[in-house]
Amino acid sequence: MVLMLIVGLSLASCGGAGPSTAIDVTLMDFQFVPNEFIVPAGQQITFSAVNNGAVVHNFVIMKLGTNAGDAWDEGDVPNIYWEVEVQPGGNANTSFVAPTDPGEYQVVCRTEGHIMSGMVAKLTVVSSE
Ligand SMILES: [Cu+2]
Repeated sequence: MVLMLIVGLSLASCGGAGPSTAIDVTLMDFQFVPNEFIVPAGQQITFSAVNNGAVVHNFVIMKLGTNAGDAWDEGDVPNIYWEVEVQPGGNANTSFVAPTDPGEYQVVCRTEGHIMSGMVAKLTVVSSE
């Protein structure tokens, strides 16, 4: 009985392994915490970010099948699916519609040098059926 309660609590606190319609992320110098997100295809996703770093960070979702490589450049701009910029010490509370195509999408920070410093994450879009 106690064990079941503990398991239930730990599942609730980490959100479980399934898709969520909410992304809650902390932007640091230089990483996304957490760095893996699972969302249902085509649904409205509530996005909330806090920038705990000393410099501006971005949360940039790349289109399916594209990635920004080792460094951001202008050639990556057409491959942006959705992005938001967050000032140091600031936060963002917004939303976006998840891609309709299931798959793994790259997330990066486009501030110069940040991809190379480790600001890369993964957004997994799963069929919402
Ligand atoms: Cu950054």
